[in-house]
Amino acid sequence: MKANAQVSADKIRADFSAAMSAMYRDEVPAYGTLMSLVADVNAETLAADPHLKARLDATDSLERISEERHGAIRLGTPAELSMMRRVFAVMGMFPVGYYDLSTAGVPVHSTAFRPVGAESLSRNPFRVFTSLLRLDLIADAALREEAAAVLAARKIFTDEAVALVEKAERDGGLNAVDAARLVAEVLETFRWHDHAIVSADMYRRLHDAHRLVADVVSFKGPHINHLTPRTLDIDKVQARMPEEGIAPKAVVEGPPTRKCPILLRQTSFKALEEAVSFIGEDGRWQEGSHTARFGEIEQRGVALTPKGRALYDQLLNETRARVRPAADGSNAGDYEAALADVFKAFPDDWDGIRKAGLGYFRYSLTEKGMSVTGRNADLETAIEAGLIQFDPIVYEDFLPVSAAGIFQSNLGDDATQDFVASPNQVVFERDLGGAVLDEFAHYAGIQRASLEMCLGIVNMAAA
Ligand code: OOG
Ligand code: NI
Repeated sequence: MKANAQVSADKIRADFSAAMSAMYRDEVPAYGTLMSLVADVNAETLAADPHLKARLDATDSLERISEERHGAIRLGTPAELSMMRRVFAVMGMFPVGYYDLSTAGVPVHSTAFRPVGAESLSRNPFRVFTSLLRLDLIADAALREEAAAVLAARKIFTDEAVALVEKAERDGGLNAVDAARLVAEVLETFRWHDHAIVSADMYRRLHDAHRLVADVVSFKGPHINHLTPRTLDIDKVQARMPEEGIAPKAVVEGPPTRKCPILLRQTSFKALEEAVSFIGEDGRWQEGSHTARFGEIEQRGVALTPKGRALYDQLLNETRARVRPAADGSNAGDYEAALADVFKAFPDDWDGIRKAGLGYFRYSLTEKGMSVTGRNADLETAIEAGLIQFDPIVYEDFLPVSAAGIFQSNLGDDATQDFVASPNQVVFERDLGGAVLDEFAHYAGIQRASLEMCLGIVNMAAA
């Protein structure tokens, strides 16, 4: 390789994700404990299910199964968000989806920066759920202004990180040396700072307005607040967390345990109280604490169509109307039972989900389909004749109600607060400096392309 050859964005992202993992395990030892629990449970699950092992072996790389799938940060200003977009673009991560969390009592709106396309996702799936603080939702005008002034004065990217991003934009990529420097420089943005940039008094006022406001405004940068490996058995990890000395949130977010998993199930351990020094009088530091950082796990299922998603939302609302999960876990069993019961209305076999138009699938030719001659078949006939097969397309995005549950359990369970729902994708995209990709259109496109390819070949043989 020539010394100056550019490295792929996928490689930069993989290196970045590995560097973040190492830094976070070092910063938050409980996260390291969670990682080993996840690795153990994944190994046990694979050992007990050779069929699953064979299937995953064919599609995923088994030795990387327990690696991080996502992380999350919270930004303070439009300028931070638009620069973050440019940083992530160099790593092959693009904004997908718009999430309004105001409805759920959290004053942010968000997107997920993620690799797009099957090949990039399989090279390295790392994504970052990225939220932008909405000071406009904070009632106290004086506090809003003070907070805005603190945010305007901070600088979350190193000069070198900015220079390297500009270079990558100019040259269409980076060579290996610059890519390694970029990873190291960007890591600085996500690092934890135990010295706040506000006084204890201001921290308390921000905290009283909303704990999330304090988390964003009080620090030098948007510390990574969690990382999330993939588990093959989320119920088991949830059940075993207490044995490892870590406290899980009350319930697993998302759909219930099913034969055919849909969307996304997530749970986390509660954020830890950490020592922080606030700016004190006469230049002395004042000791205090802050709660923000935690660990999460996820298990993903099939991506749902708008129709499937509407059914999911309806069933989730119905469940929560029956039993609202209490933060202390006291009615967790009732909630799980209600969830399982209500979700009986969602088909639980792949063909049922597909035929009802609830999920997205990738179609491919079977061996028989590849050798076919002289057929002219529509899709259903071709499937029945064993010419075309289908596999669920994995959901790679997030769920606003689940995200709110994760936020809330980690901001302290008393943090629920009502805001008037005010989604504002137009303003978000203006601040971001570009449009977010529509997740449904994206999955529909993958399905359509696979279908056209199959039917094209099957019917070409007939022509
Ligand atoms: C983000 C919470 C959302 C998820 O997995 O849904 C999230 C945050 O706490 O900043 O990461
Ligand atoms: Ni998360």
